[in-house]
Amino acid sequence: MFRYLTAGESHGPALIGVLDGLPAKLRIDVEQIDAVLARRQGGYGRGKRMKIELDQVEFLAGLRGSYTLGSPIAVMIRNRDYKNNRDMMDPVTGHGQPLTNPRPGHADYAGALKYRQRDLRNVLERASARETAMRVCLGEICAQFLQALGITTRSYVHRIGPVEAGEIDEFSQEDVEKSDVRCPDPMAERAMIEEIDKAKAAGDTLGGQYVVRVDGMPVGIGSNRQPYTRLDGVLAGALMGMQTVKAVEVGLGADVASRPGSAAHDPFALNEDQVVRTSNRAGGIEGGMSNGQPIVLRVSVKPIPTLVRALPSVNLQEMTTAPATVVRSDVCVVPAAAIVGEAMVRLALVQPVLEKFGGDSIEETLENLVRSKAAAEVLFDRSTTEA
Ligand code: EPS
Repeated sequence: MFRYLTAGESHGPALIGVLDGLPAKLRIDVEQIDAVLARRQGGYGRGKRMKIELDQVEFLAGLRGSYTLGSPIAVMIRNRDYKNNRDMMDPVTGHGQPLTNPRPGHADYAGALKYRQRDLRNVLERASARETAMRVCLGEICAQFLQALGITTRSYVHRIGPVEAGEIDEFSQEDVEKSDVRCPDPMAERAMIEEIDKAKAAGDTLGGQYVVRVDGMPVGIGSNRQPYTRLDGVLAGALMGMQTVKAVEVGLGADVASRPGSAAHDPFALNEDQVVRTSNRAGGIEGGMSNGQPIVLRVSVKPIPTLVRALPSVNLQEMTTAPATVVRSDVCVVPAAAIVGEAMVRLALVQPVLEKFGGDSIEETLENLVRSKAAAEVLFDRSTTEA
């Protein structure tokens, strides 16, 4: 029903994205897409490439007068760095010195063997996280669809290397935006920046964790019908589909393993006639379905594998030991990864949301949402159940 594709090499002419299956008549705020693209480019610890790029979306199809047509949406983001790399990356005549020493932790080695490439550039150009600019662009289009239904997604950075922020239940978007590392805890923020400086001076890199939170989720998105329809699996799969991600936790996540059942679940209570929960340890998902609480996901990101102080590797052409290839790179991408994580969650939510509410136009989707909420409200209403 809903799918998307991206294409593009890191130093090629452009990134391309196609979204198919969004309803018609949704108003798209194009300036807002560019604002989110700029947010992904920021964050303390980024390298020099971000001074070259100025990511902006160009719509090629699926939009007229700022409204979706229901036809496939096609978008492009040009790579400004292409003009500096044309000889190397021209789709017809591109050529250059082969890269030969795979970076431990990168796609270089497995990709070289898989695609039978003697030049690692033919692997790393697509493996590069440059492609996440397009995911953020497509994710923001999805965010505008979800927002029309009252569903919003936010994120903050919880850890960079050894520095962990305090437990944060509520956070203001303003505090996140103000922070160079997208962390709303000012003490932790300062320590995170120091760690990034230290890693840079040592020719090293740093990973971390970010939290994505979804508010306004209607109950019953996703299903327990089949393993692949469970919302937790769908979201974890989408987040693990990002470069650098090594673990995804829902609610208490790995901590749940050490707790007794009495401290692992979310008791029910009554507040007047409303069923409420006294905690959100499940992170908003039970039985593979949204339960109406905020969805809370914690994502662990590895330190990027391009180190200035290169790790031991081999030169595959000469079969000699040699340090890994060093290319221009970032020291820490966790703040940018948080923005990409939000995008992945948004992209992953559209299909299960449309499965529940359907609609060829946004009006129809909204009508179905209103009907569904009204039906849920009277399901256990005593006056109707007693009748
Ligand atoms: C990346 C390496 C760097 C990053 C890039 C991801 O690119 P370059 O080799 O051109 O300096 O800047 O990230 C982006 C270009 C971006 O837009 O985020 C890598 O190897 O993954």
